[in-house]
Amino acid sequence: MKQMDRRLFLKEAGAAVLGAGAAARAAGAVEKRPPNVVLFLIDDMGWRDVGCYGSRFYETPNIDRLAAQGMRFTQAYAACPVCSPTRAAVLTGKYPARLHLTDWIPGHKHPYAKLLPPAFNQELPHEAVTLAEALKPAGYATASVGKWHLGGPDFGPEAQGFDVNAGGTHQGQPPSYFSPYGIPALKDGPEGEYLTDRLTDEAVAFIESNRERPFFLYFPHYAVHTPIQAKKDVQARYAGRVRDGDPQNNPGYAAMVEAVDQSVGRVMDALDRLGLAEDTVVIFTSDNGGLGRVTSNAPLREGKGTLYEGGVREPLIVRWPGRIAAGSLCGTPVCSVDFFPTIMEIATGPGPGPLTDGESLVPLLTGTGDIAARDLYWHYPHYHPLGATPGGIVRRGNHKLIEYYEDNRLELYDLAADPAETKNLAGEMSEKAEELRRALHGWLLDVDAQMPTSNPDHDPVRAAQSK
Ligand SMILES: [Ca+2]
Repeated sequence: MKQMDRRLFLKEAGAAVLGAGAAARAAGAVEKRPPNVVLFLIDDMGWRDVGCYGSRFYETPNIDRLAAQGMRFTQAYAACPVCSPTRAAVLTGKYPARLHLTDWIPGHKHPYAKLLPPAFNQELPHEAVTLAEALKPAGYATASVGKWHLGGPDFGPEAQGFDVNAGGTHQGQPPSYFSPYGIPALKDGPEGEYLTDRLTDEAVAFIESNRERPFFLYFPHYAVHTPIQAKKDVQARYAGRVRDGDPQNNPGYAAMVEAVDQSVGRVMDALDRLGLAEDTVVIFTSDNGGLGRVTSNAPLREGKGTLYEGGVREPLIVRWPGRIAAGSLCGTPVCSVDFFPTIMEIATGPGPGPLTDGESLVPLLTGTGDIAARDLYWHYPHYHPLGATPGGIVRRGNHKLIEYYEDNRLELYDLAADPAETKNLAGEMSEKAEELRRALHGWLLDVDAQMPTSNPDHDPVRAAQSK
């Protein structure tokens, strides 16, 4: 379909959904301002950390309501099993491997490991085009509220197109969730003020002051990353509800999840109060899997800092009233790199934007089509204390191949039959494994991925001690 035809098609499809009364409004949408976009990026929230994703311990009525009003993705992925690279992918639409930003900043040191990880970018390069910069020509006001973790003062949100930066620094976690926070980019509040609430105040203030123009609110909460610091009364309530046999049983973490849920509720309320809900796309997702020692991603295997599904599978909910069918589900695998082209299409219509590694999800969201079959890739040439050794992943259809670079060993899983990755099929399906290995190697060359090298100081005993 040609671009203009497609634009008309989408407009008519939208009008059909909205009905006759709203059709006139949709027809006038070309002159109207483009939709606002609110992107919640929760830190370290696992795939099952939300009620509507199956948690029986955490209570998330507002996030569940967002899902009931929008679309919930069951196979959404973070581009990396740790923080900074996924953030870079969300903001640029490019794979971390292509950006040469493949580990959390600054990264771990493993001086005696078998491989030497490559030196990777310690900030998002200025020349990277972020969503904030790309939305500027369309008249968007832009804010980053919360954790940045993509470089220090000269590489902060203000250097990447954001008009407002509330709380974004080089820091990967807050020194304290209670004021005084110790976050240079956030003025302390009254003693004891809670960070998740305060950031929500900042977000709502930004929405209020930009109600007359299109806005992009990038809302990367510091929560639910460690330190586990919660409001004592909420934590006490969850302490009384821990059930035998439920691997999700940390009351402090539960209270932190609840604070995030209330943040989502307060933003939804503000959009309603200001009459903006119909004109605002709300996206809710996370940057990597849940941290194994404070939550559980079961039935998925492992968690943050590993190459298994628990490390990269994320909640993803998108609400767009009148365009996304309420309560819809989508099982298509999607990735952090897709947000950039999706948000650009929402803001400026279909058409060639900056080149990305992602696909616009608008056809999936609006039910007007599918996206082309494609592989998804990951490249993590690093060691992580939570389990990962240098490796790469390709997902093609329901098959997922992991190659570990230390010894080139392969693991192949059929995620449809075995979502918990219990049965390695690399031996019995060796042709499939080789096909996917070739695809992974081709992609690594294509994106000019930085590879680890052999370590002349490798010492297995000392490597094991320094884990
Ligand atoms: Ca994270």
